[in-house]
Amino acid sequence: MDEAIESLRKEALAALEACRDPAALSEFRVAYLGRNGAVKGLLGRLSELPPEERPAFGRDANLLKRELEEAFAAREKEMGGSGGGDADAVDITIPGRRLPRGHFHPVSLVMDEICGTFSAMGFEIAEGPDVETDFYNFEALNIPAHHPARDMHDTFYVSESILLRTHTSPMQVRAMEERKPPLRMIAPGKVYRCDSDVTHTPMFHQVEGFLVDESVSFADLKGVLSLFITRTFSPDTPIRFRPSFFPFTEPSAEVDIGCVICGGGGCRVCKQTGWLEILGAGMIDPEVFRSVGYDPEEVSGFAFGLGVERIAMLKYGINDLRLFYENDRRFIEQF
Ligand code: 2U9
Repeated sequence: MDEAIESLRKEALAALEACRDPAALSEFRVAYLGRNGAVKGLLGRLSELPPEERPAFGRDANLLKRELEEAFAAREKEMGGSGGGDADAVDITIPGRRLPRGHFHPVSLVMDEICGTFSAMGFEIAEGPDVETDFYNFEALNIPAHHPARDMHDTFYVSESILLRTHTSPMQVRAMEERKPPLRMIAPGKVYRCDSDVTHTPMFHQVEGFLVDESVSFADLKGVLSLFITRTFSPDTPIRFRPSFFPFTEPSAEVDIGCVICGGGGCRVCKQTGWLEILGAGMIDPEVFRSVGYDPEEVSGFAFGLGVERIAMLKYGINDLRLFYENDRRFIEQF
């Protein structure tokens, strides 16, 4: 046997014998049997030898490798532990792997913040099923059979009378059916519409809410929504209420804020108007009260609805709706 091989053999066996704990065993494995260990180094020297000596040297070096591996396994067994060579054993000296930190999705963050703001104003939070009946999604909300909002192009139907909710208001209809005023409640959750392009997704998140009591006025609506807006954006956010139409509210309004991108001067995002629409709202239609058994002569109330993705885009300056649904960690980690 080559002298170098024999000398390494003696050195390695002595070193193995001197190992007293798993850490020392682990060091041995790295020093002698590892990828950059002494045995590998020996084999690396093959090319430096004259061609006629190479076969014997290679054979002896491989025999040494096998002998040391067997001696290592035996020593490891003797010590009842592991130097890292046994896949079943645990080397408690190796530092643990760091787990990547999770991040809340921006939609969850904004949803939680919106719920917190309305909770602070005394609103209850109600959650309900994504699959609804025609009655709770449409009929009770003054959207009769012929209304365009019921069109097959807007609604995912499961059967003739079962559908994926197109807004979260069905939950609030149930609450009104079951309970008497005063009531103030928000309904956060997923909603579904058969619509998909750069600015629309078939599923998005809404928060809708309502307040019903005696003598509730449009001034109450303005007060509550103004407080919500100044808490969500900044205390000096310009706000305007524009007349609009919804089947479930009369009168109805859309609520705009001064453009958060250009500060009101006009830009691409606000289409040069200086304003951004963020909410729909209005006084609950007497027909909605009748369908849940309330007397519209005795009670009044306001309701509102908003799209959470839209608020998140404006709050965080996100310019592409698709980013919300790709779950790219580089995006999520920024919030
Ligand atoms: C009940 C009665 C009425 C909820 C309302 C809106 C106006 C509205 C849209 C905003 C953007 C939905 O996400 S969006 O597309 N919503 O404009 N929603 S009033 O009205 C209700 C709710 C519950 C019992």
